Parts: sequence; structure tokens; C-alpha cells
Amino acid sequence: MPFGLRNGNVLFVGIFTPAPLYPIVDVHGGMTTRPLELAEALLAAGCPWLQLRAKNTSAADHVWVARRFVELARGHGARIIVNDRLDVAVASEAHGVHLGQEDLPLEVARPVATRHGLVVGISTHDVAQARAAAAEGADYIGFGPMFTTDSKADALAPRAPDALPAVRDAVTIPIVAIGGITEPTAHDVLRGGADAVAMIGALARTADPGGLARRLLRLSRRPQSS
Ligand code: TZP
Ligand code: MG
Repeated sequence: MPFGLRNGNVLFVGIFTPAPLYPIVDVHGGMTTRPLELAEALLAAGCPWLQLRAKNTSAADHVWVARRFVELARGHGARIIVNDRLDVAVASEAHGVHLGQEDLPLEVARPVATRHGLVVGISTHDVAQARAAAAEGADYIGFGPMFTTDSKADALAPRAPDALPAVRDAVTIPIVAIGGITEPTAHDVLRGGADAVAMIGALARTADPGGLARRLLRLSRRPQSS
């Protein structure tokens, strides 16, 4: 469990407690107001954690948008996780960082993140990676892709919700399933053993992201099998 000093004297205990929806706002390159509007709608809907994903973005733009997200989140008592970049997460006073298998290794990132009170999530694609991430101190794992996705150019082959029970048996930390998940499929994914569904496209495409988020936040995390 990471903990650290925040704002000079406030003890921040970084514990990842997922809601059924883990929204990701994807910022493509340059800054527009749209990602901020989307983030605001999702935070206003009550999402307690939100990930900022900004590929092909300069460090200067990245930290600028991350600070804006952190500011927005503070107004809602919510927390921001920065994708890929531990330095940007620290510099923006975000609450966590999400790292892929090709990003900073967890054994390197973990002590730094802990010092700054950040939670760390790790993308995993099979049971071995899930076990390794948990053993090395990840606060949660991403697992996927569940389905085909348009949001990640180099996504691996879909794993499907059927893959989740084995992951659930392998780790006790929260599992955030990702990849092509939509409102109709979210329930199957949670039923498979995920604690949360991550979504990029489904939230970006709908005219009412706040409404969709509210419905998904009400889903039961461990539905009874019928
Ligand atoms: N990692 C695995 S699939 C994926 C990422 C970042 C994309 C998820 O986006 P979407 O639009 O919800 O499929
Ligand atoms: Mg990454």
C-alpha cells in the first residue's frame, strides 16, 4: 500500500478502490477542450477514479492536461491516474500511474510511486503477467483486451470474458478489464470476475457520457450468476 506526503504535510494513503466503471479519457496529440469536457461529465457522474491517456503528446502538454484533470478531479473528490508516465503523474500531483508491459518496469516504478503516494496499475494479458504484477506490488491490474478495439492500434488478440475466472483465481488485487467493452457487454465482464470495466471508446462516442457512466457505476461488481 503506497503512502506519502502530499502538499508538504498531508498524509495521502494511496489505495485503489475501484468503482465498477474505470473511465479512460484519451487525448490525441494537441489539446482541445473536448477531453476536459468529457472528464468533467464523468467526474460529475461520480466516477471516483479516471485515467488520462495521452499518447504522442509532448511532456509540456502532457503535464498541462494532467494538472487540469487533477484540478477537475479535486473538485469532485475524485482521483486521476496518468497512463504511461510516472514523471507526469508526480509532476501533476496525480494519484496514480498506469504502466504497460513495455513501460517503466514495476520494480523501478514501485518505490518512486510509493514515495509520492501513487497507486500503480499494470496492464496484463495473461495469467503469468497478472501473477507477476501482483507479486511485484501492483495495486491493480488491467486485463485484456476483452474484445476487439479501435482505441489501441497494437492491441493483442481478444481474450474474452471467459479468460477472467483464471485471472480472478490467480490474484487478489483488483482486476480492471479493458478492450472493446460496451454497455451491453459490461455485465458479462463483471460476471467473469473483473472488479471494474475500463472504457475509452464507448464513453467518447456517446452523446451522454454522464448518463452512461451513472448506469455503469450502478452495476454490481460481482453479480450473482442466474
Ligand atoms: N489496452 C488494451 S485495449 C485498450 C487499451 C488501452 C483500448 C481500450 O479502449 P476501448 O475503446 O474501450 O476499447
Ligand atoms: Mg503504456
